[in-house]
Amino acid sequence: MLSRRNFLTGSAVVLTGAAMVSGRSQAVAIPEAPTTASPSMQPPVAPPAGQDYQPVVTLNGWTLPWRMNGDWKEFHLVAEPVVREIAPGMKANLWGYNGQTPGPTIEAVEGDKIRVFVTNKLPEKTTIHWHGFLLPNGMDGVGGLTQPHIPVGKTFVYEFVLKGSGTFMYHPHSDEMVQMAMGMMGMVVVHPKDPNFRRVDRDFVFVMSSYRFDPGTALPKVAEMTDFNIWTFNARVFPGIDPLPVRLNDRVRIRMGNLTMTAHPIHLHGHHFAVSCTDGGWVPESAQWPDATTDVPVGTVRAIDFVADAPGDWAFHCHKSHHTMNAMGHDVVNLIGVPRRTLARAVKSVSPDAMAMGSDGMGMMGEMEMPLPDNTLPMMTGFGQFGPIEMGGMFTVMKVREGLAANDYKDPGPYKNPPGTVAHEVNVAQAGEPARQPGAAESPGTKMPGMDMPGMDMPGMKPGGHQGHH
Ligand SMILES: [Cu+2]
Repeated sequence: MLSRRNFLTGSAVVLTGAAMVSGRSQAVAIPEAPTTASPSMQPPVAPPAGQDYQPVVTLNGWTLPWRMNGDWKEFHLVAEPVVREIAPGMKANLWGYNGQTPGPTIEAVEGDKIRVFVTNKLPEKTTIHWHGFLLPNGMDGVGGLTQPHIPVGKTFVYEFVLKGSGTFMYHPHSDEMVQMAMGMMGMVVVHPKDPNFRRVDRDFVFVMSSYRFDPGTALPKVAEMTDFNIWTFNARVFPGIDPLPVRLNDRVRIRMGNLTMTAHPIHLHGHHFAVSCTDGGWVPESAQWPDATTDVPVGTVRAIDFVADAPGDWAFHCHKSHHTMNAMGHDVVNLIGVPRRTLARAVKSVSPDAMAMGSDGMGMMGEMEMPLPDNTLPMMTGFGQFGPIEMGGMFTVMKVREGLAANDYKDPGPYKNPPGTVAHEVNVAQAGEPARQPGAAESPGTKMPGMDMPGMDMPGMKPGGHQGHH
């Protein structure tokens, strides 16, 4: 019961006796199903005696403890309704496993025999599909095709030997659209048998999910196909996503699964990486190339490896800019360049209490954090040491620092940039006005076709449209 002892040292974790989930008579046959109420990163679970690997940490998540039963590693997942804090200020009624969504990360070693008990406490049937695994057909978890669906209140068991190492996912193949839209998913990390094979010092994992919440509601629309408005790393959005604390010169791996309905080009600042692993296994080194952004398509896993050799606070985010925003109206009109006075007059005529904004871009929204409906997050939010960060959704920060202890994942706070290494204002009065080509300083105004409000000159925009000269 090594894993349980390690687990008990973790914080904010509550163990639930097996008797509570399956009845006392089954307590020996079925392992306990631990549960957690915390949406914060839990400490990694050290490998058991006789196995050697660098354990993963799950952003805003945890690793599922197991027990040994003979030479089988036994896990117990309970599919059930959960309340998930998406970020401080917003809680969602979702479905998940063992008290949270996504479910806990399952961690094991190539060659392990694993046995996963699955108890269904949802209001409808379910299954678990083991995404990316090479396994016997009857363990693949496709309801109706490879097994009967798991009825409400029943416990099924999956048993298979882990053939290869890598990064995989689990999710239902039973009322799949609804159950995945409700948050039923998790990650599986299988370490190589050879502990030195592509070993890293820090190993992070998370799964991406998306939701459509109408403002002020706590239940996502499960039939949404395209218009999602909450884009998450492990069912969290910025500023609720854990940072990635990394020791300077650590070898780092970040494993990312995508169970949303669109691809996510994930970008890391200040470093170059290579995709080392997919849900199809390890990418041979001869087939890797350096990159700073990698697309993670729908229903896939990408793991990136790199050496964190640049100290600092480095943004790590999806490069679709709508995915680094929280809930917002998607029919917002672009008002950039519309004089605020004109705009205010027009807005006042239809809505006396409304605020006219947007004529200088939307950056001001990041500072203002205006009152919102209950249980909704600001579209752009979060503050750094230099001001508003104006992000949301799929955005967090990798914090590379000298001298962190191994397995120390506490937030080290903002980076102290060495003096003289931060972008700063230039004293133009002393330096002299910079030369520009004639006429550039007062760019000619442009009337946009179809917008004939008075006073619509658009300073700062290039000549173009019907007045343009080429
Ligand atoms: Cu994205």
